[in-house]
Amino acid sequence: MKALPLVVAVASAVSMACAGTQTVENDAGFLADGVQLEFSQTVTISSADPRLPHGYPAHAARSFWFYGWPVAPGETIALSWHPAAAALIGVWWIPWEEAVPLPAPGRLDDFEDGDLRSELGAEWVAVTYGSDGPPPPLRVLRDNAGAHLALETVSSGSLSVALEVSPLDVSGYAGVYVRMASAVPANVAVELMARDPCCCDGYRFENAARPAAVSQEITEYRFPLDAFTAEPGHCPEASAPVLRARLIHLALFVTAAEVGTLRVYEIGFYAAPND
Ligand SMILES: [Ca+2]
Repeated sequence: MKALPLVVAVASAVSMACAGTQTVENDAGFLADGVQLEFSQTVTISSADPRLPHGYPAHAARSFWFYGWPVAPGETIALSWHPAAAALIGVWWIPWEEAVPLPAPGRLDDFEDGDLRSELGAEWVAVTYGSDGPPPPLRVLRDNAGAHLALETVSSGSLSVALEVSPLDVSGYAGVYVRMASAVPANVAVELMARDPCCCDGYRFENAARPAAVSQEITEYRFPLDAFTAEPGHCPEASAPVLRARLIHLALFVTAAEVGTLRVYEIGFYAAPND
């Protein structure tokens, strides 16, 4: 989940259409492309507005985030939930943000400052998929080759190390580089996500088609932006430039058959194939 700027708390004009269904007006005074909603009790969202179709979490909860297309001041969205007795008690509109160009040379982190905070300010976070238990802790260590992010691989499922950022314009760059080494055989793919106001499906995942088989020697692996494809069913291919214009998420997706340490020394964007 993206770390959100929860900006303005607004008690919205809410009108009852029928039980468990409401329209919610953007009365926040700014263009929004997301909204946080809080209910009086745990609910399941039964339908979301087509303009903010992506709801988190997907399971029953009291608080949800929805993202998608921009909603102008005065426009409304509609949604419905179960049980109908639950009341919508809080509405926080999330402003659409202008993308900021990634400054040269495009480095996101080299871990030399010893912490998990990237050069964009956001912190690296580990998440596991398909395996039980919490993700292993992320540590910044130092060896003869320099400072690095040390990550214990898991022997089942996969692991990702993610950075969630405010919309970032990386259109001046050709791809992602990762300088890394692994003590055990590991494959690393890069996952990118754009917050996409132009795409009919809002949020969009793009995954590198070819993961890198990481060597025990420190090696720089490159993932050209041209090689990323839209996740099937999520976005027309023609909108691929949006990925470069409004990047909000970058993750290393790690799969390994055994437990061992993956070391990431540097990660960033490179400008041209020969840089
Ligand atoms: Ca740092």
